[in-house]
Amino acid sequence: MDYCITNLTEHGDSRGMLISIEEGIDVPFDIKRIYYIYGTEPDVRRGFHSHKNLIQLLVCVSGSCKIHLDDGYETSEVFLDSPKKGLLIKNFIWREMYDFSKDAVLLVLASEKYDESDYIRDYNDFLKFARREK
Ligand code: T46
Repeated sequence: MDYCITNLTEHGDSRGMLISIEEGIDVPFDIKRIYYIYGTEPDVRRGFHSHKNLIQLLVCVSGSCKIHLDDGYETSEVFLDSPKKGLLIKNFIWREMYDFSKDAVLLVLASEKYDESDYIRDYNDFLKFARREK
């Protein structure tokens, strides 16, 4: 499946930790947009879509959450529980985010600006797109 988990380099000293993410080095795309998700209750599931072009790096910079991934053939669950762990999700991957801890902040670096027409929000449409792409 077109996703991967990357270990981000931590720069730590007696003052605490720092992680930097640079385009072309830590993410394989130009960063056009940054957003973050927080205040999601533990029993809430969100996402339920795929993207036609968008590539994103997800980092749970505080707390934890789980990501359900589906490429139309197989599914996978990823637990994001560290600011050092980055999840790179390519296009045509269905995603659902759930099990957010109370303190979860999910940071997302995106390869494109916000564009509602890039979303595939119907699961059956997603299956058609995903299987055509393979
Ligand atoms: C994704 C997952 C991981 C904007 O106005 N600009 C933005 O850049 C974004 C991302 C959203 N919005 C608006 C659109 C909705 O009215 O914010 C509202 C919530 O967005 P959405 O329901 O799409 O949020 P999620 O958590 O279901 O999905 C988001 C991203 O949209 C999506 O690309 O991959 O996080």
